[in-house]
Amino acid sequence: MYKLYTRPGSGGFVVEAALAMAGAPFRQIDVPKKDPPDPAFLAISPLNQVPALTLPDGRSMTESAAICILLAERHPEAHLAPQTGSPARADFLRWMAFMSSALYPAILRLYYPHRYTADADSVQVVKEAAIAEMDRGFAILDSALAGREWLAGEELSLVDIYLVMLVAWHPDTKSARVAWPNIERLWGKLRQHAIMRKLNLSHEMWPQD
Ligand SMILES: N[C@@H](CCC(=O)N[C@@H](CS)C(=O)NCC(=O)O)C(=O)O
Repeated sequence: MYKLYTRPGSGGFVVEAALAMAGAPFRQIDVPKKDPPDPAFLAISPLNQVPALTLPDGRSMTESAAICILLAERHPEAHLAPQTGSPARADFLRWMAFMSSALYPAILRLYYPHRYTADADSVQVVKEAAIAEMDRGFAILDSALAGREWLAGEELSLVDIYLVMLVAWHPDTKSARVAWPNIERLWGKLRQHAIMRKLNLSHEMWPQD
């Protein structure tokens, strides 16, 4: 059985969605924010970050995008991603990598600004720059969604859920919903999706309609 290390409102959201969509049984372990971190958890996740996933064979992995790609590979019947070799696969991999390597780190700069400057007086500036960088990333994704229902191919995939998770962390979601209408259209659909609605009860990523 899988073991998912997570906490409400975290990047564990998309992994939990993947496991639920795949109907894969898993044990959920909530990792509270602790200082100093729990050494047993550090052995699994050296940066003390969630999500982390222990596979049924006992190996553990971190990195939300890698976990999503692996789960999609292991559960092809659940259609979590376009199949390897299909034309939509390039978009899927591109946007998964873009979000985990460009957008998620910008969000971390907003919520953990002290890590990105040695000057306590610069924290506010780091936050402002982080929001500007997030906005640049969301604008790119909004354009990628123009005239399309989903980011990759013709059906919902984990890359769409990943995007909605990230935009829900925007500090001004009211403005975000107006600024990026294509993302808002996608988000609107996912707000009605039965699995997302259920997950949102514990994660509280957005106000339930
Ligand atoms: N690169 C990691 C980032 C994970 C991450 O930053 N997780 C946040 C929660 S959303 C976390 O655990 N932060 C605690 C910390 O950085 O100390 C991934 O994509 O999974």
